[in-house]
Amino acid sequence: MPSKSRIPARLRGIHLYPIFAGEPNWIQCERSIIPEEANGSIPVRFSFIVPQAMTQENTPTIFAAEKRAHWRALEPEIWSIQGADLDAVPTQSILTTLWDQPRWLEAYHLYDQRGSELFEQICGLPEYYLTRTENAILETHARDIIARAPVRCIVELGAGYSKKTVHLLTEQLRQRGSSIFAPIDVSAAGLRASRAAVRSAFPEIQFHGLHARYEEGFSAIDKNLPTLFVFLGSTIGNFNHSDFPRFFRTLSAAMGPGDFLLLGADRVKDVKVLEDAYNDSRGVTAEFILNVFDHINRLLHGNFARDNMRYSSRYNPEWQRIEMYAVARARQDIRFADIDAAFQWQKDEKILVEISRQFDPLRLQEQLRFCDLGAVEHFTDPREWFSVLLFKKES
Ligand code: AVI
Repeated sequence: MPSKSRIPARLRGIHLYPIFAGEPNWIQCERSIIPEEANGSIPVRFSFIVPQAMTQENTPTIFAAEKRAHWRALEPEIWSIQGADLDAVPTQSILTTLWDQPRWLEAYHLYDQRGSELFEQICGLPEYYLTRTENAILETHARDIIARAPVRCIVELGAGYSKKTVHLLTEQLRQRGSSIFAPIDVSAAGLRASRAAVRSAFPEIQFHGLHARYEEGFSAIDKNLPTLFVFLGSTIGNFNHSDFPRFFRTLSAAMGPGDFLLLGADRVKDVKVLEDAYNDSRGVTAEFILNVFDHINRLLHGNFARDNMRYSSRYNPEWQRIEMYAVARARQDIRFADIDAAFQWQKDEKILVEISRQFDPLRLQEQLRFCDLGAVEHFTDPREWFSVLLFKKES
């Protein structure tokens, strides 16, 4: 919604949301008349339709002025880029990396509906210490984090409206009285869940979900809006060595002077702890990793046979990362029905589906200095298994 003062007086108190079913230039408005206004009668809610031109101001103030025109309301409080096709890129990504030597996949393909559910299960596994540990750090230090980052807006990369984000939002409201919360995610379902949770737990918070890839989302945020960007869960560990510096350079360039970044990062530790975290006794991680082939089969009409593959993971000490593979049990001729593309997946050949890197927090702080991100504070747990790092954009 636009800021109150920018709404024409006769539209205040009215909810505006575009209708796209065949009528892209019209906005549906809703208005509830409270009893006093209605002379003591019962509240009345009615809706009416106005031309879009009446609401040039209907994109929220979180967007940079030059980006506003590109965003449209997908549904109430959820925004997407006009004409963006979030499905086009996955196909190209899958095909190019599967033909690489050795074959590999980008980790974001793991998150179809089933993959997201499996990841939720992983977060609760006894071996998967990451979520619990990061949550405990945030619970303990949220007050300090928010005090050090005097912002009006929290942008979260990933829609995970988790217990972890709650600690930050609670403190933000306690210390500032109001806030904007803008999660960025390619999953509309994830954003809806986030919206529902924020609405019920924090009605005072202005919610704007951005249905977009991370870089499209954070690059659209107004640099004049004091913002804390939050990237938790050690998702940076899933970036390879070329994506990693590119990501931080782009993020830093999108941040305004005085903006902050809160980063969750897993740490280098005992190999057994790491290997157990990524090869749990219930086999949920194996299912999560191999499920990507069901997703690819659906996207590209492929014929990967799940009973012809097994999961294998290992810690690579040189690269300080866990590597998660699918291994062919027997040779398989892989075909994609819609495109003229096929390859032989040889017996015992591995496809690298995901990496999870572990970090040295001091090295990470030093590295990000070269992206104009200055270290503000480092929070960790008593075992020093996980780090939450606060950075400030330096101009
Ligand atoms: C989302 N990401 C940070 C998780 C991780 O730990 O790398 C995904 C995951 N893969 C296997 N288990 C969890």
